[in-house]
Amino acid sequence: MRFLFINPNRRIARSNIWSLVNSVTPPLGLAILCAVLDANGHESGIIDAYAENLQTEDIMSAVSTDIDVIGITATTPEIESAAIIAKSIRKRFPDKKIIMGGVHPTVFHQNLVEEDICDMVVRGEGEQAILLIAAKTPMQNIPNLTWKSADGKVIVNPQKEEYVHLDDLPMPSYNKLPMRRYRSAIGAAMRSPSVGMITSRGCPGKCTFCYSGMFGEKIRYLSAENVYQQIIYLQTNYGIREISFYDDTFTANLRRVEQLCQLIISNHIDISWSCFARVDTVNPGILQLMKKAGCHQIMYGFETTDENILKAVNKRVKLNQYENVISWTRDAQIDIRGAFMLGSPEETQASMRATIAYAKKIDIQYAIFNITTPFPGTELFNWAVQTGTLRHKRWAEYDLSHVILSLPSVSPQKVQDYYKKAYREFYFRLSYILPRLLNIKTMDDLRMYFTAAKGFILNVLKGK
Ligand code: B12
Repeated sequence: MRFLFINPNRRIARSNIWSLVNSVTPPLGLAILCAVLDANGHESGIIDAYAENLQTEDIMSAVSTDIDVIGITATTPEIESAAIIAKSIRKRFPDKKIIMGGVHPTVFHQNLVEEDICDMVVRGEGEQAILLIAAKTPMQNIPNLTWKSADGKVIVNPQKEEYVHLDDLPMPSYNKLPMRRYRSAIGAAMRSPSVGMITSRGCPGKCTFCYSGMFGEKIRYLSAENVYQQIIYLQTNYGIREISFYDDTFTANLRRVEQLCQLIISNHIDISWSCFARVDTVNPGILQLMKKAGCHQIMYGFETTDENILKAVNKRVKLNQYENVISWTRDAQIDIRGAFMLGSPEETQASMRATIAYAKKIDIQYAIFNITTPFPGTELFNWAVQTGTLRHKRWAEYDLSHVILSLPSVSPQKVQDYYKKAYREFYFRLSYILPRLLNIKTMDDLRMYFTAAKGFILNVLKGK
């Protein structure tokens, strides 16, 4: 069977810091589905409309008549673009089956099939279901599938509680992706070309704002050896010099991190990298080893310094862990990118002021401030619906830069104001700017300053 997967183009609001930071990351979920299909004798391709900035018309002209199935992925802010693409395909190619997958379709599977946006949704992990679809298995026998029967009834097949072993999967089909288009977030990579990689599924955290329903309760990992082989492959075939590990918590299994670092060090591999971590998953020894193996930056989800909020979002960390981790990371000479949230349940103007003041005080290299967003499927979303604090369901605005919650403790306008203020205060401090201007070494550094400065100045001029 012939499959074509589409990563939709997303519309990012100008006010969204991501439009400035501008990372372009490969749709690895789709690349793995292709690899699995190809390994089983099927044919597959990917259109990464985001990376290539393709509009719906461009996508249509790339769809050839010999494709049997079109698969579209979508997160929440992408779902509207995904639906537009699906509708155009329906109109132009009524004989093609349309499958959706990814986070948002997993949560709203019934609606999407009911409303005929697509023919079926694969919920959660896609590898096993896509192979069964390709093998023309009767629909009722495909776990995790939501589909419509001939008499128009939406059928929700049972969920399979068995997940794939990541080491059994083939390497993602990087060869089907426009590899030269990908780059890490500005400030996240110290060398280029860089690319994103994901080496585990699941997270030890159970934060209320994060959707963890995709990959089951237990965290699964690619072995260190497998990650190492993928790095070598990316270096050899695409000249990749830097990896951004996008695992929810790269340091969830320290034994694996240690093995990977040892492989990189003992084989003298010249690769630099960054990753995400929780403050309760690292220690001084592993940080020193990570640095030796090329890690130059870690993003920690600090979120806030307010104990009530940390409790409300079930972050399950203690404030004293922050201080230790910051000093250990600094001792290891690894840069810190701090991630903070504004507008969580229990938030007040005072707590937002405290978060911004803390971000400035702790001497970190970068800060990302996000507006707490209740993504569908999360505990936070359910809470917002139950308490009547969800302002709307305009999904394209669920992008961490719009205020979706209407909290009793602080107004949406105030949250929006503090969001702008946070970036302005963090990045427009002389004590932040001067040492960095004096330290510009690479084109990436330069690009980062000009892009960020331009965006922030525009926002300030517009009085935002
Ligand atoms: C890497 C990453 C990014 C990268 C790149 C995203 C990309 N191009 O894939 C960057 C940094 C750009 C990013 C940005 C954002 N992200 Co992000 N990101 C992730 C992260 C950490 C990993 C994604 C990944 O590669 N997973 C591994 C692959 C194998 O899984 P997968 O893509 O889901 O694909 C599997 C299945 O979903 C399924 N599948 C997927 N698509 C399809 C299609 C078909 C047809 C089929 C059959 C199956 C199928 O099969 C695949 C294989 O099993 C996830 C968390 C996570 N662990 O998944 C968050 C996550 C997806 N991101 C999230 C969010 C909120 C965002 C942003 C909205 C944040 C923002 N700043 O605005 C943006 C939106 C960007 C976008 N693409 O829409 C949320 C999504 C919540 C939601 N309801 O939408 C997640 C789930 C994090 C979380 N736990 O809350 N993100």
